[in-house]
Amino acid sequence: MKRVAIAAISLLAVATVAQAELVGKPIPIGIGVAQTSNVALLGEEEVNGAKIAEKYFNDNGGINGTPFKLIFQDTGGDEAGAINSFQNLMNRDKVVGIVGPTLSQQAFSADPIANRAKVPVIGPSNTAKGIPQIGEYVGRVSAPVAVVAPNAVKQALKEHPNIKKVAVLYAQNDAFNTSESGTFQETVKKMGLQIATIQKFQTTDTDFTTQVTAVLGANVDLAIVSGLSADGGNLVKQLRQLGYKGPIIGGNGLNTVNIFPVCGQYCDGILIAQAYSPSADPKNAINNALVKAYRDKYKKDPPQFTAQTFTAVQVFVEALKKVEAATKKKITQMELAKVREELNKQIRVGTYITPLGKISLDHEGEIHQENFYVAKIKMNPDNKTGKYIYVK
Ligand code: 1QQ
Repeated sequence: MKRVAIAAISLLAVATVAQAELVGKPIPIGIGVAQTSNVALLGEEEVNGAKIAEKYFNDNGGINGTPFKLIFQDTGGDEAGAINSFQNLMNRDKVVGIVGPTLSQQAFSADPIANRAKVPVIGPSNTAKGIPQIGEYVGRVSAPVAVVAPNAVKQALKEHPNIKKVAVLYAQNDAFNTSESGTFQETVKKMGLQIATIQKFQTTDTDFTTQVTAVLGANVDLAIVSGLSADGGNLVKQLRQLGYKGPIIGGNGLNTVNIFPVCGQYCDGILIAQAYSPSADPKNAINNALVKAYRDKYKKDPPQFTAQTFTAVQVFVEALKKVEAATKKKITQMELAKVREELNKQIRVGTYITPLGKISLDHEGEIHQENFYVAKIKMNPDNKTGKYIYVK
């Protein structure tokens, strides 16, 4: 009798504790991206997008009147850092969901842990093949390389119809770069071009003499580089310094103004496919809000990683509102585990009008997006600053 009573009381206590997890404070959403290491060259633009989204959506009523708060946990650049960040966000900060990590390489280690804990994850910049298939709780707003990367090859051919021989270079220790290079190689072959040489490197490399020598020896008309920002930028620089004169396509890992100090004047002309254009649709109110906020703060247009991270936060905000509508309860009155479960369902329902245009996430968590672009880097005469000019 007594035992039953104690059990009942402790059950009650558990329920109360569980409910108290979200009571009386802003709804916590985790942001686990790279704020340190070389990968912060990419992650910095994600932090900026998240912060703009936090202010914008809270100024516009938060989650049906309840504010939300972003909790930032640096992942650094490797798998262990991403796992640590995710664990802190899930277990200590008790977030309802996580935007992150920066790299696919990190996602393949950290996302399965969130998936097992039934915490929804939205990848802001994980573009490798296989990310949504990690599990039921993993989605992304970053279109896969298979969809994005071919656009750059098409643009290069449009600008240089005589391209025949191609050099493909990629960082073989990184999951995204391996995946992206696979897409580039398939695209090149499908377009009837010849892959004259395939050169591999490591994201930690700084000297690319061997690879550049092979590219020059193969006498190619196009070089395609899949690396992260520091190694990729250095590789481009050394290609030019050692005399390669043809067009260069950079992959998504070079898709940041933070490569400008790395390759300097030699960044000029790199073509990079884009899943975002700041000026795609002048009637897109939410994009206009992002562009305005970003311009006010940074005096330039927002880059792709900023727009994608803004979008990831937006998906969480709109899906949380849908959870309240579907359950007829306030998020703050629900158990955390229940919120996470319902949130994951609602993320995959309906469409979102975002800075990337109209998007949806299918049952697997894969993004469906309508428009893609290509930009070309134009360096300023100071050879340190420059910009992305949209050519398609
Ligand atoms: C990935 C990527 C990175 C280059 C984004 C920062 O696309 O790892 O999937």
